[in-house]
Amino acid sequence: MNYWLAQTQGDFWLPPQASTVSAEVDWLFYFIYWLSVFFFVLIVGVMMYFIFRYRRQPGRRAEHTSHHNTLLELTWSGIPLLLVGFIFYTGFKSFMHMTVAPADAAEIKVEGQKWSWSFTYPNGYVDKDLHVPVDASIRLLLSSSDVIHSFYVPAFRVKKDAVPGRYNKAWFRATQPGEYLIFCAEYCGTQHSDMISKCVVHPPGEYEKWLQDASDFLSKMPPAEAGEKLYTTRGCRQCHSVDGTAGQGPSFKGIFDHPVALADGSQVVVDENYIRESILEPNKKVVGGYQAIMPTYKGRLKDEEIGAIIEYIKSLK
Ligand code: HEC
Ligand SMILES: [Cu+2]
Repeated sequence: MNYWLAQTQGDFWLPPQASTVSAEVDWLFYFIYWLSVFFFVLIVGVMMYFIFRYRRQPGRRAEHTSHHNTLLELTWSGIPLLLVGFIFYTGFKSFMHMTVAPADAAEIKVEGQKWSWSFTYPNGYVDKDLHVPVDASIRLLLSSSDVIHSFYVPAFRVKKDAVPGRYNKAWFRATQPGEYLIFCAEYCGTQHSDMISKCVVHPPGEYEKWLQDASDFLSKMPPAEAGEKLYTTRGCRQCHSVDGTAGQGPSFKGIFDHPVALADGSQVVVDENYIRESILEPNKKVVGGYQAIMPTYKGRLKDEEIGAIIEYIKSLK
């Protein structure tokens, strides 16, 4: 994947225009930009001229000649009024285009979590990247499992907060096949800036093929590899490391077949049944030194998926 290439399709100032609203958003951006440049040059220019023209000189006396000029005042109120009226009208029209999804839009769920995005497709498959067909309207239903994140696809001119405890909506229609960057634009925490994913816009007919193929990963990948994929896409990584460092939960590294001390003072040896139970009923046996904050995955992970995760944990020697 070439992230850099995807970005360099744009020009020096803005990313590529890859959705139906990109062009109108950019048009208004440039309109306001050049308008500001024009008035900046005009105002500063006239100011400089007056400073020079009416500078203090020997023999020249400050004098007060005019009080007000109705025509001048109407002009400097009227022109800006028309301009901001035009900006409001154009901006509001684009805002409506960006906000109201067409009725035929397909829905993909987006979940933000520390520190990654996950995308749930209509058939229930979860992936760490967003895949969409070209020229199709996609409605995003955004939520967060922890803090506020901000879903941002510069090439589509789409940015919407993902907020815990509520759903936000966004939509877009991609116009060019390719790969585009997805960011989290919520820069109040240490690692939001690491939440980089990609949006793959598939040429006609290929999205369906991809979805079918990807959804079938359990039967296609070796179990440990499928388990690793689930570890990232289903949010385990948020609390469990695989390199031995403790996070909100214990690391998975080297736990299999080893004893672990529980909060109630007893000890268990980590085996398949213990891992399964920890995933389905996390509060039944709480690991010593940790809070019982792990959510249950009962009903959220299938047996084969739990099996794959177990294989993955086993592989982490
Ligand atoms: C919100 C944080 C959080 C998430 C997300 C989370 N866990 Fe946990 N997990 C914990 C904590 C905290 C513990 C230790 C306390 C306990 O046992 O409940 C734990 C304990 C465990 C244990 C027992 C580990 C040991 O060393 O004995 C396993 C296995 C486990 N989690 C698997 C998973 C899997 C698999 C996922 C993803 C499908 C997951 N967890 C997602 C917080 C989390
Ligand atoms: Cu974030």
